[in-house]
Order: sequence, then structure tokens, then C-alpha cells
Amino acid sequence: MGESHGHPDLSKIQAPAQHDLAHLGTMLCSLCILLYLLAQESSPEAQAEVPVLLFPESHSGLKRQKRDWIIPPINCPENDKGPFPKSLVQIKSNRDKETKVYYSITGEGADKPPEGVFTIERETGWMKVTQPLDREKIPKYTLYCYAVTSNGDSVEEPMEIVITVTDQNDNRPKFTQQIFEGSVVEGSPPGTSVMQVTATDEDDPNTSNAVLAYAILSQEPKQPQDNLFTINPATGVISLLTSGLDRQTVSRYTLTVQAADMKGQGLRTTATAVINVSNPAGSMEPTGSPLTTHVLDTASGIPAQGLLLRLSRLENSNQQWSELRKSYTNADGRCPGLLTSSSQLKPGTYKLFFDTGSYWNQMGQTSFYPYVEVIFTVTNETKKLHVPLLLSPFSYTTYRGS
Ligand SMILES: [Ca+2]
Ligand SMILES: [Ca+2]
Ligand SMILES: [Ca+2]
Repeated sequence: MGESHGHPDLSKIQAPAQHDLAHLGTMLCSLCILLYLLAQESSPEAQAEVPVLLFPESHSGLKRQKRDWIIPPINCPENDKGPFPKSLVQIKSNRDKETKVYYSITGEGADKPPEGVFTIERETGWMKVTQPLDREKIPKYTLYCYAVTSNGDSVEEPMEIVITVTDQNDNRPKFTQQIFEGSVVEGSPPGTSVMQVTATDEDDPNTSNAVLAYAILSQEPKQPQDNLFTINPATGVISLLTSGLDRQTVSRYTLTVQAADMKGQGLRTTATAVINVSNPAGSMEPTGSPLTTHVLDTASGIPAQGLLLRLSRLENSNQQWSELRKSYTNADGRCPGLLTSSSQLKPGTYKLFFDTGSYWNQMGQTSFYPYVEVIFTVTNETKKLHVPLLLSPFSYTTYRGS
């Protein structure tokens, strides 16, 4: 406004250009609406935007009928910060012109537990909420309003009103299990469904506060590649994205899965999905490898998972190592099916190579030993052999077990 200092700058209105006339009309209309709203606000009954709820007209002399009108529910958001008590609606009887009218309410939330959540001012009919509400505990209240004279005579039929508690996103999704387990047959084609994870959300299912979207956050081990699996964001069904599963290489995957409300944009939570890679139907499950190993991380006291190992045999002919198997330890620190039959464990000199350096690297630590090689002898008498490795960044131990 500059120098006119609060007074409207009339110069533009006094000499309107043709194309400004339409704009002026719009301005005048807006002014009328504004005046109307001001008049509404300054009327004695109406405070702020709180609505007035009139008892419906009852025509004396007519037979009382079941009412066919519906009073719209009154919305009250949960977790309101107040200040309390907070006005919700003013209940009013038009009979108040003839006689002094007193108002009261009954129902659960008024005179029945939880008592006193809603109150009404006896003389003015102002209905108030006295505390924050929790939609997940009570999503709606049904109250009855009464209007009586000082003698206690009803001046109106009781009016039913419903207070709907509207939802806030105050509940994080929860997975129904912390660990889900599924399995997939090795060599399955892309698109094969593996398993389903499920989460729930206590918020209002009719709002996006409880609409969940699922995602895979990580896959371990990332062998033979990352992103082997995909998840349907809506259903939580995990399926195979690519081919190339080989249980000799990796027999078990661990996925971190996430569920987030607001269709993936809101509160989030995670769980673990373990996927076992199984043998094709009809093939013989090995009765147990004649050679087993077990890698234990003695620094943390847990099995070392995802550690690469290679089994080799020294060939008599050329004194060269020939690799028999490459595998990764599973969540138990074991490599099931390292060898598939006892005929594979013929007498000779064997070597188990443990890629300890990469393991510690992936654990965020450095190791004194970049790798560990355990060389051992298999004789005619050897039926079953267990070669464990107890591992820390600074030491390792192995022994002959069975
Ligand atoms: Ca709540
Ligand atoms: Ca939620
Ligand atoms: Ca809620």
C-alpha cells in the first residue's frame, strides 16, 4: 500500500480499464461473501466454526413416527492437543423461545464408561470433548441428547448423535512374524513365487494410514548376484526375479524386508525372510555329506554366515589342486551338501580354503589372516569327516571331528 498507509489504493478502481471490469465484479462478489461470513461470525450463538445442531421439528398433534432423517456424524480427530475442554457442537432446541430449556447427554463416553469424555453445558447446549481421543481404542461414540424444561418435562424427543473419531497415522506397521521362512526349488524360472510376508497396521483401513507397501531392502549373500528376488508391494509375495539359483553355491538367502504405511511413504518396519534353496522334486536329497564343516565366529559367538569356501583335492598325477566344490556358509555357519556321496571322498589329500579376509571385511573388521587353508588326509578308513573352523580376526582353530 505504500504511502496510502492502510487505505485502499483507489486510483486503480476509479479508472478501470475494460478488461479490469470483470475482475472488479469478482472482487465485489468476494466482498459480499466476506461480509456474509463476518455477519455469521459475529452472531451471538456462533463461536468460531463450531456447528449448531438443532433438534428436528416435531409437529404436535401428529402421531410420532420413527425418524427417517439422519444426523450427520460429528468428526473429532484423535490425539487432539486441546486445549480442553474443546467445543464440538451446540445442541439447540427451537422451543427455547417459549421456555427455558436444559440440555443433557447420555451414553458411553458421557454418563457410561468411559465417563466424562463428552460433556454438555446444561443451559447453553454446548457439547465439549474433555480429552484427547484414541481411534484405535474407540472409533465412534453414540450419544443421546435431551432437552427438558425446569420441571423436567421433555420438550424434544431424544436425539441420537454419533461422534466419529477421525484417524491419525499414529501406528507403525507390524510384521506378523519377525522371521519368515520359505523355500524355492533350485533352477526355478523367473516369476516363481517363493513365499509371502505379511504386516498389519492398526490405523484406519479406509485411509492410507494403514495402506502398506512392501519392499526388499537387502539380500545376503549377494551370490550369484544381488536382486535375485522381488516383492509385490501390495501383497508381500516374494518371487524369483532371475534364474540361476544353485543350492551347491548358496543354499539359503536372508532378505531384509520392509513394510511402510502411507503406501510406502510413512512409518516403516522391517523383518527377515529366509529362503531355502531346495533340490528339484524327484531328485535324491543327499543322505548327508561325508565331509562337513562349521565356521564359528568366536569374536561374536555366532555362526559365520556367507563365508566363501572352496574344497580341493590334490591330484596324484600332477600334484595340482583340483577344485571340487565352491560354496558359502549358511546362517548356521554350515555348508550342507558339500559333497553329495561318500564315493566322492576317496583317499587322498584335501584342502579347505576359507575366505576369511572377505568375511571380516564384510563384518567391517580387518583380519590378520587374509584366508585360511586347512589341508587334511582322507584314508580308506575315513567314513565321515568334520572339519570345523573357529575364527576370530586374530586367531583360528581347527580340529578333526566326525
Ligand atoms: Ca491412536
Ligand atoms: Ca499406520
Ligand atoms: Ca490412528
